[in-house]
Amino acid sequence: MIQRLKSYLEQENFDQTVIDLIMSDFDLIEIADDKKDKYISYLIENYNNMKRIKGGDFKTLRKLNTIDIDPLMIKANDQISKIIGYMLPKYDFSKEGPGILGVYDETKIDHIVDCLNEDGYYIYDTLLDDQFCQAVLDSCQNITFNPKLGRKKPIKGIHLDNKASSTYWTNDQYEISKIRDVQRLITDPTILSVAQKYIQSVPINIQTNVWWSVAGKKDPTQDFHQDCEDLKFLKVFIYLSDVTKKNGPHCYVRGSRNNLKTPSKYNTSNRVPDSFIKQNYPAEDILKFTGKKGTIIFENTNGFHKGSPLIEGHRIMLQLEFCCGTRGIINNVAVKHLRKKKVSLQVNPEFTQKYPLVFLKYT
Ligand SMILES: O=C(O)CCC(=O)C(=O)O
Ligand SMILES: [Fe+2]
Repeated sequence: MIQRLKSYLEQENFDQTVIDLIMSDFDLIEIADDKKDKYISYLIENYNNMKRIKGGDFKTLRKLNTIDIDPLMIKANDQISKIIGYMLPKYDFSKEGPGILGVYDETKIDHIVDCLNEDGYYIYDTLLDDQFCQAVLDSCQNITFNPKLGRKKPIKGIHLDNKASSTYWTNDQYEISKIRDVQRLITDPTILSVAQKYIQSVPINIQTNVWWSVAGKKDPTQDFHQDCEDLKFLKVFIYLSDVTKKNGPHCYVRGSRNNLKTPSKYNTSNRVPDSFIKQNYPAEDILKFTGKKGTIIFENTNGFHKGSPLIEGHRIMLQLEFCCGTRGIINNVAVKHLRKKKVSLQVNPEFTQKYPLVFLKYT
């Protein structure tokens, strides 16, 4: 059994040091003996499938995810993320000075990652200050936002009295990601090290967006669903306005990634009705995150989550997402990029040149 894994890794031309690391992970992983063979099959099959992924091939990704509702599959995908981490040098944040989230604190970071692994989310203990939120909001006035639903016109800036669509975001995420304060946040040592430790490989920023919502027609993200952007990924939500029960609190089902219950004929990313979630998860695990402006939520949105439809008022939210870069790695983009060490996102080179892989998407 174990020989099958070893032969596969050798045939794939992994470096011997990486093979040794993978084999020692296998020795340590807690899986019943009679399940180990299946786990190896998932590892090999998913790694092979992953090589086929190009660009935005979500169909293959969906196949790789958790459709089987099988915890072994999740373990295998997590391990693939870790294997990618063995192939790319990780960033060392330990000598970084204080970032926008405060002083880098290894113990705190370990605690956040433990919570993410166990519960699937963590609410950071301090708020981002008003100055940060205001700077991002000010920059948004020059950005064109697109309605998430329907054929309504794009609109420049945030207009909370506009009721044409209940939710807007921007199609051009580069515009958000190049805001200086947003880059400062993306490269904050606490945020990046949480992402790197959780994903177990260099965190690649694949999404940076601002959403603003008002009451109106329900957006598909306002029904429970799982995201499947990569084999392993992490979202960070930052409220840029106060969020109460009435203006669209983000919801999460605690522990759902490790204890997935799904309707029959389910595909990852299908929408799941509230009634199903209520029947299948204890009420105390169905969480609504109200919070002040500046609230930071770390979350694995491969667990069940949604935005609540707004009853009144508005909600503005900044979203960051980091992933293990499966698609980039397989096309060797990351590796080539690392050699070139050049980034075209030159607006604030003190951030982008320090962490070129984080900004890989924009290069
Ligand atoms: O609006 C929300 O709170 C949910 C957003 C969401 O589904 C996502 O970012 O993946
Ligand atoms: Fe989502």
